[in-house]
Formats: sequence, structure tokens, C-alpha cells
Amino acid sequence: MRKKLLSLFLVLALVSVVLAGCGSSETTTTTDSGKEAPKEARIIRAGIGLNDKHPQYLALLKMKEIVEKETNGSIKFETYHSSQLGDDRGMMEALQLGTQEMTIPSTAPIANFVPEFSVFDIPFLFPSEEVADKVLLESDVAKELLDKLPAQGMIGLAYWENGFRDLTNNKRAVATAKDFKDLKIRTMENQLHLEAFRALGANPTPMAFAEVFTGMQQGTIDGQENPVATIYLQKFNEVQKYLSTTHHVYSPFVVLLSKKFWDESTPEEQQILVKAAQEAGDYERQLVREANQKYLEDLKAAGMVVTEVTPEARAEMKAITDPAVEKFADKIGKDTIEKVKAAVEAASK
Ligand code: TK8
Repeated sequence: MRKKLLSLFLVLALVSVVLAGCGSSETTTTTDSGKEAPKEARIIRAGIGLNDKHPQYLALLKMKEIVEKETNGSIKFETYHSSQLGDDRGMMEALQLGTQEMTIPSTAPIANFVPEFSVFDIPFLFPSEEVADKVLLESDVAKELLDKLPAQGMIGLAYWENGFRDLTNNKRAVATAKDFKDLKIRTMENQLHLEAFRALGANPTPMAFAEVFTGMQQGTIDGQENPVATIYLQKFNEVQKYLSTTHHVYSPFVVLLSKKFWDESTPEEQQILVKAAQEAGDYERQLVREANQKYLEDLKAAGMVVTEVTPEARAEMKAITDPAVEKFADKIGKDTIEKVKAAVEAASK
């Protein structure tokens, strides 16, 4: 009997050791009493303006998966799409305050916080996605731009792709610069974009992304400009007739984290966050690019009138917007402009 009790005791002791072992493989923290207590996961509330069909959201889910796995659950994600947490500017302000942890805006609204980012607003800067990749993922200047974000309470984890922006509207087929005349175009909240569209003779108005669909439906604006993925996945074709492949500017996305969350993270967690953002970014670019041609075909099939804009027409648009851009040279910084242009040139070889 005694022996039996003893062996039962030993078995129980073993089981508890094993269980404790399991416990410690989860995230635990040592309390004052020296006992291991489970540590609460820190939450990243990540919000974007686009809907849950867009590659940006799918890539965000991928990033969530990687980070939650690699940190053994010490960091968890809550993801919000369709401006559920606010518009780009509002979400960036929330990052600064530390009331939200992540958002992934285009560089254009980031320029309201770090003016140098407006270098990417220069129309017709990037000739191709390949060149954009080389500049954004490999150049020193792209990295230097991210390094300006911490002073604004944000950390730039990686560049993703929004893409080449095309024009849609309800008034007419836009093939050349003169066709922009008097079109009421919604732009992102960005001074350079406003100025460039004014130079083309349009009547631009800045607006939060979430209001664009209704604006076009109700006719307060004639059109907007965004990459085809957005036009297709947000169903802009339901309220827009004409699409022109202007490709007037390439929009990068930047994965932004609040500096507060970054500072509270361990070096290992920080490394995991950066790597996961880069990996998910590769996935996102791949998804966007695979689908672009199909989106355009589907838009045509859905009844949109698609106007292919010629290189000559683009060159004319560039010549018209160049002087307007010139006005922003000091604000962006001549040094930044030169470095980016040099990187573009090197990448174009
Ligand atoms: C979504 C925006 C959008 C951007 C715009 O929040 O505002 O037009 O292109 O993708 O970031």
C-alpha cells in the first residue's frame, strides 16, 4: 500500500513537472514570489482603409500569423479594415498618441508628418515596378526616409506596394492632358498632388478615402485616382464610367508601428516585427502584380470604358506638372530629391 502511494506520488510529481515545463514554453514572467505566471500578450491593433479583399489586408493577416508564431504569442494582432479605426491621417495620429499600434498608409499622407516622403509624390518618378522595388527595398535613401519617422512617434517597418495610380471619372474618357479640364478629382490629403492636378487644369479636392465612393455616387466629385486593385476591389466601377491608365504616380505603402509599442518591445520582438513586415510585403507585391491584369479585364467586362494612355501623353502630363512640383523642392529637400532620382537612374540601367 505504502509503495503504491509512493509511486502514485512520484507519478503526480512527474506530471506536474511536465505540465510546468509546458507552461514555461508559453510566455511567462517571473513574479516577485519567484513563481511563473503567464504574461499577457501585448496587442497590435492594426487598421487600414482598404477592404478585406485587398492584398494589403491579406498580407496583414500573413504578418499577424508570422509575428504571433515567432513571438510564441507574446504579441497578438487585432486587424481592422475599411477605415474601421479611422482614416489614414487619424490612424497616424493615433499611432503618435499610442492609442493604436499599426497602420499601413500610402506615403502621400505620411508627407503631412515627414515632408521628405513627398519625394514619392513626384509624378512619373518611377518608370516601372522593378525600378520601384530596387529604390524602395535596396537604396540608402529609402531607408533614410524611414529613419525620419521615429521623431514623429512612428516606426517604419517596411515598404509595401499600393502601386501605379490610374484615373477614373464619370465625365469623359481622359486620354491626354487637356482632358483633365475642370474634372472634380478627389486626391489624397497631400499638397503636391493637389498642385499637380491643378496644373493639369482639374479641380482637385482632398478627401478621406472612406468618403470617396459616396462622393462619386452622389456626384460631389467626378472622379478619383487609385491603382486598379483598389478600383476593382472597392467596386468603384459601380459609380464610375471611365478609367485611364495614366500611371501618373507610384504609391508605396509604409507599414507603420507606434514608437511607443516599439520601445516596449524586446530587441528579439523588434527583429521579428521588421522581418515579418518585409516577408508579408513580398507576398503583398506578388498578390497585387499577379492580379493587376485580371482586375483591368474584369473592370472592362463590368462595363468600364478603359482608355490606354500613351507614353507621349504621359510625357506631356509630366511636362505640365514638373513646374508645379518644382515649388515643393525646398519642402521635400533638394538632397532627398537628388538621391531618389539617382537611385531611380541607377536602378533603370
Ligand atoms: C486607404 C488609402 C488608399 C489610398 C487613397 O486608406 O487614399 O487613395 O490610395 O489606399 O491609403
